[in-house]
Amino acid sequence: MPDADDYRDRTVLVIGYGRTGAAVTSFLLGAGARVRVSDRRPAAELGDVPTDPRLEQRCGGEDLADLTDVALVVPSPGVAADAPLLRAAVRRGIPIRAEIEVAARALAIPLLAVTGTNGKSTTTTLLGEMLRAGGERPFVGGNLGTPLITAVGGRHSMAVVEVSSFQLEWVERFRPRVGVLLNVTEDHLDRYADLDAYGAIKLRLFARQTAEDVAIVNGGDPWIRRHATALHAATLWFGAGEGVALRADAAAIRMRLDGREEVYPLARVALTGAHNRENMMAAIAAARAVGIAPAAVQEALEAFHGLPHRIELVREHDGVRWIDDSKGTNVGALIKSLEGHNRSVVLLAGGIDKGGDYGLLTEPVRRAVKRAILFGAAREMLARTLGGATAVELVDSLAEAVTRAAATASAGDTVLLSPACASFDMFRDYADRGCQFQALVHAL
Ligand code: UMA
Repeated sequence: MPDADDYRDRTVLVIGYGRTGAAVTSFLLGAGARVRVSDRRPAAELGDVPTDPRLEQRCGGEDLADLTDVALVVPSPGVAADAPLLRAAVRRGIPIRAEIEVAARALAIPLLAVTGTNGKSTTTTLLGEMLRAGGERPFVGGNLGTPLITAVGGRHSMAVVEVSSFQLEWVERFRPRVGVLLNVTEDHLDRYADLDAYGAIKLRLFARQTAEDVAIVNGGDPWIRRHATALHAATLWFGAGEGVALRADAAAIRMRLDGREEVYPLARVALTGAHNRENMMAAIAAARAVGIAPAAVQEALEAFHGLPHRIELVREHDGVRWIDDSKGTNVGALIKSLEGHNRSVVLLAGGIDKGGDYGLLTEPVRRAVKRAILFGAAREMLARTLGGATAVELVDSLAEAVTRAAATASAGDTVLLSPACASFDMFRDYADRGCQFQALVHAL
C-alpha cells in the first residue's frame, strides 16, 4: 500500500485549471506525480500551462475516461460535488482531496483557519498582520486569493488561511491548530440544499480538532450556538451571550481569560461597525491563542485600514459619500453594511441571485434606504422583494446606476454599492465590479 501522501509516479486528476488548479498542478509535478488536467474550458482559454511530459491536458469538457488509471482526484473549489466526474470518482472509490487537504498534509507549520459567511477576508488579513507584528513570518491566503498549496516549501512560520465552504467539501484530516467561525447565514444556496447543509460543511473545519486545538466562534450567532456540540477543541466564544471570553463596545475590545482581563482600545482603530468588531475579536483571540503579545496585537489593529471593495470609501463628492462594498455578495453582507444608516442610503444592488431569503432585507432596507437602483440578472426579483420597503428603479448597467444615483443623492446621503449578489453576469469577479464602480465614481 503506497503512502497516501507520496505522489511519485501516481496519476492525479486535477479538475479545473484556475488559480487552484494551476497551483496544485505545479506542486504535484514537483512531488513527482503524473498530472492530468481536466477543464470545461477549451485549452486555448486556459492561459499558461507548463510543458511537462508528465502533464496531460483534457480540456473543453468532462469525459469519464479522464478517470482511467487515476489514483487521486483534486477538484477546484468551483467544481460542485454533483459534477459528473466527481460523482463517477466516488462510485469508483477513487479518493478525492481538496487542495487545502493536499496542502495541509504537506505543511509542517501551524495552521490558523478562518471561515464563516462574511468577514473572512478582513479577519484573515488582520490576523496575518498581527502575526507579522509579533515577529512571525506568516503565509496569508486561501480563498483570499493565493491558494494554500503555494505555502509549501516557503519560509513561513505559520499559515493563516481563509477557507470557503467549497474548499471544505473534500477534506478528511484537515486540522487547524486554531479554527475561527465568524458567522453562518444564508449563502451559496445555489450549491447547498439549505442553511443547515451549508453550515454543516463549514463545521468540517473543526471536525478533526482535539482538546489541544482552539476553536474561536461567534457567541451571538444563533446557528453556531445551536451546533456547538460539533466543537471538540478548547472553545473561545466572542461577541454576545453566555460565557463569552471576548466582548466589544465602540470604545474597546475586552478579552477575559483565566480571571485576567486584556483591554484593546479602539480609539485609534480605523475599522468601524459591529461586524468589524466581531472580525477584530476573532483575530485577537486567534493571535493570542498562538502567543502573539498584546502590544503587537494592538499595533496591528491600529495600522490596519481594511480591505478594498469591503465598505471602502471611494470619494466624498458634493457632500455625498460613495462606498464600494462590491465584496458584499450575499444578504447577510448587505444587512451588515446598512447598519447605522437611517433613510440616507441610495443602494446599488443586483447581479446573480445566489439563493437565500432576500425577504430578510425588507426591514433593514425600509429603515436605511431611500432608493434602490437595481441592475443585473436578479434585478426584477430584487424589485419585487424590496418594492414595498423603498423606492426602486431598474437600470441596464452599472454606469447607468451611478448616473442615476448621482442625480438622486443629496448632501448627507451615502451611495452604497453592496450588490447582495454574485458578479459573474456582468463582470469578471467582485473586484472587477468594484474597480469599475470606483472609476465611474471618480469620473463624476
Ligand atoms: N471549472 C471546471 N468545471 C467546473 C467548474 C469550474 O472545469 O465544474 C474550471 C473553470 O473553467 C476554470 C476553473 O475551473 O478554469 C476555475 O476554478 P475555480 O472556480 O475553483 O476558481 P479558482 O481560480 O481556482 O479560484 C478558487 C476560488 N474560487 C471559487 O471558490 C469559485 C477563489 O475564491 C480563491 O480565491 C482561489 O481558489 C484561491 O484559493 C473566489 C470565490 O469566489 C474569491 N470564492 C467564493 C466566495 O468567496 O464566496 C467561495
